[in-house]
Amino acid sequence: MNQPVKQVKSQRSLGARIWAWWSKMRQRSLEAPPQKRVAIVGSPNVGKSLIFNRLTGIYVTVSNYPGTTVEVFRGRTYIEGVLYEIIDTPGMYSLLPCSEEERVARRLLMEERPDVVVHVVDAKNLERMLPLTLQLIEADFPVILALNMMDEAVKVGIRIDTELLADILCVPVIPVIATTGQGIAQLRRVIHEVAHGSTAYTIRPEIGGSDSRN
Ligand SMILES: Nc1nc2c(ncn2[C@@H]2O[C@H](COP(=O)(O)OP(=O)(O)O)[C@@H](O)[C@H]2O)c(=O)[nH]1
Ligand SMILES: [Mg+2]
Repeated sequence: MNQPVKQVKSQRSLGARIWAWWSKMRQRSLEAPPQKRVAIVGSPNVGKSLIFNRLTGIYVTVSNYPGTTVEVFRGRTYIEGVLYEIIDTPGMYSLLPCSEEERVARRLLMEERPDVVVHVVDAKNLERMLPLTLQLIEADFPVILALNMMDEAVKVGIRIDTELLADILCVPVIPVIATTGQGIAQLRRVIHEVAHGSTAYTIRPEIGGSDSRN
């Protein structure tokens, strides 16, 4: 004889149940300590905040860095099931600070020792910005160089051999266009690899490579 099928009917609609599940997940994400920490650093106006916004999504907080009036944004995201805290640091030109913003950015790096440091540069002004990349590498931070504003660089005829640059610096170099989101997926993948010590620094660029026509 067939057993009667037990039907447990929820009083709540599917939408309400999905919303409850999502709220619970979100709350858990906020309460859980992040497993890895990523700092986004670089000069002012290179697109750090835009890249930060594209990388984060779950929750963003802003607070004054202790003892200062400088605001620091922190957000969270999951990459391959690992919870990352992403920090949007104040603009800095050098690890030798001149302004309060630079002092905060330096303190943050030195005190929090992030698992990954994404140095965002304006691809049009690469040579002006590379000294900070070198300082970060010499200070032993696990650096990723994000060549942002590749759209503008390409427009003014700048071509960058990112694979050669990565070979010279021995860090991953990722071309990005933060305004369109191009290169962000690759940046996320490489952040995850660097955070787990498993990246090969020469990575095939998805934008502006030698076979790219745009
Ligand atoms: N064309 C272009 N503009 C960008 C790109 N990334 C950022 N910007 C613009 O650069 C300006 C500074 O960006 P922001 O994220 O505030 O830079 P931050 O000071 O480094 O945080 C903004 O007007 C952005 O829209 C990019 O990839 N291409
Ligand atoms: Mg900013």
